[in-house]
Amino acid sequence: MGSRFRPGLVIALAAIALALTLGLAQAQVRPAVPGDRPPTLVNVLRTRAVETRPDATGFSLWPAGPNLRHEVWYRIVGGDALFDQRLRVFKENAPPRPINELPPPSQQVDEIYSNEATGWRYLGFESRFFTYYFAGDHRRPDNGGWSLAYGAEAYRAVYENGDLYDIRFEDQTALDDYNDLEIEVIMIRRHRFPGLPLSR
Ligand SMILES: [Ca+2]
Ligand SMILES: [Ca+2]
Repeated sequence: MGSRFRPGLVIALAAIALALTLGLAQAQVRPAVPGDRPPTLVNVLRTRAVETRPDATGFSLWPAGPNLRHEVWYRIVGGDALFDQRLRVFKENAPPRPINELPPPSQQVDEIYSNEATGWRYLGFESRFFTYYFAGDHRRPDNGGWSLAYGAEAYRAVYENGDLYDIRFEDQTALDDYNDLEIEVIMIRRHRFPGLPLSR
């Protein structure tokens, strides 16, 4: 009699599995605690190479080379904008999409409704390939809804153990200043250098 099918139990177990899955997805982002910072970037190889993407709705980055071990950190550093700003972050175990395409909402891992400076946030350590997307949206008071950026610009500094990106989003079709929402992203590659002082 103990093998009788019980649909209620199956539904309950499915709900628990779903909750665990969602919980793991949410756990990918860890807001920084005071004093929490990324590992140090060492030995700069190339500084401030600019990449301007006037048609981009977001900016994506990914680990390159045969060794895929990496970790990603990011924070909002500010912005000078007339409209409300919003940052969305996506993390997808897939190759990069076109510059005007974002992953589906199921791949979104963070959302911040401001361009005020934040502490560092951590996207976890990975040994597999992931593409990370940062979308800087804006909301005009005359239409109420959120709109995608009209462009993105990034200054990239390459270090021996990773990259530092200064990414700026544009909320005007005239592409006037690329400074409406500004973030910093650090991708540490290969390995850490323990014992060195923290970065900025
Ligand atoms: Ca602007
Ligand atoms: Ca501006």
